[in-house]
Amino acid sequence: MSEPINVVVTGAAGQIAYSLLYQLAAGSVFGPNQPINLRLLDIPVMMTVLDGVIMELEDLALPLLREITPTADPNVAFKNVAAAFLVGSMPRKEGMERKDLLAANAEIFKVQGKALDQHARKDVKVLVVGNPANTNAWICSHHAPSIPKENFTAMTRLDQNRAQAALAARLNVSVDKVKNVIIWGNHSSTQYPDAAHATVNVQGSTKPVPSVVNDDNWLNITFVEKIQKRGTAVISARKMSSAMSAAKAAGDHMRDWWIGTKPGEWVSMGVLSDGSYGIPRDIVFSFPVAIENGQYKIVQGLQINDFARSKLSITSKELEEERTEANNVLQN
Ligand code: NAX
Repeated sequence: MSEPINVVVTGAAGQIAYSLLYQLAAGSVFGPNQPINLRLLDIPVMMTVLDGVIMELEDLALPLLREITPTADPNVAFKNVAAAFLVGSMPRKEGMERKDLLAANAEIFKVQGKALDQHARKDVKVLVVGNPANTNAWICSHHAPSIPKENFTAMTRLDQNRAQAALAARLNVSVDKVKNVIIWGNHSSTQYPDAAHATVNVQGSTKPVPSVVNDDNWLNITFVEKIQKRGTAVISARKMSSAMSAAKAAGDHMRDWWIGTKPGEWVSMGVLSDGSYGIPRDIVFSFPVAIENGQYKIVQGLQINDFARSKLSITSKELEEERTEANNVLQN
């Protein structure tokens, strides 16, 4: 059994954290031999709610879960953390614009970036879930200059999981038979869910998804729009944003980053653009990545046709605009 690692979850009294904390305590993210100390950060008014969450965590009676520290102080929460789930933020409500969200959240991620800079391990793996996730990750990393920029990532794994599930349903196979679907760009309605490089295993043989679906109109329009609008569809039905599936995706993202991806397989993560595929640098853009020894690499050499190129430029433009807005908010 290894020494415990410190793991922080922000927004710990919220609905995504409620599902995420169980996965962390049960060992589904960092593995069955990795004990954890949980640091739970929320705002002062939520501390009594957090007390209830802690009682439930204790009552899980799970041996990997060691210390639990509730706090409203980022300087306590981020002390020596090896992994950070930045979930806490103001969630999007029905009818709310992303711009309003960005202004409300820029300040939170600036404060947390500074606290990470001062207190976290320099190899901390940071996953930003709170929206606008890509730009929040960018803000956070800019306020944590002592931590490598590649340690800051944004979650598009929920979009990937949605896309994988939608393709599996269309092809009438179980989800594990579909691999390598890609989410490019922003975790927003401009994201480009791309099945062009995805494969499906049908009766033991691996085939390209486009040739099996054999319907470009469905793949380029129906499928893309369904995934782009899935978050909104969940909000209209549930009157709250996705939580169970978001928590599962956050666990998937961190587990793959921690443990690695299988040879020949990739997953999508929002990472700082290095200019791959002609995407502008210095935005947090979702790319396909392969992971080994805790380090991800952007998968290179995928063919990008004109249709895909036009989608990539829409979503990268939005991220450049968000970066400009974030700069404006932070300078005022
Ligand atoms: P909740 O409102 O249930 O919980 C948010 C929690 O964050 C609350 O307990 C709140 O008090 C806390 N909080 C607010 N400011 C804080 C601060 N400065 N420090 C620490 N905690 C703070 O929202 P929930 O449904 O859990 O969603 C959390 C975030 O995830 C939202 O921004 C939401 O938009 C985002 N999502 C991101 C997704 C993604 O794929 N990247 C998908 C799901 C979700 O929409």
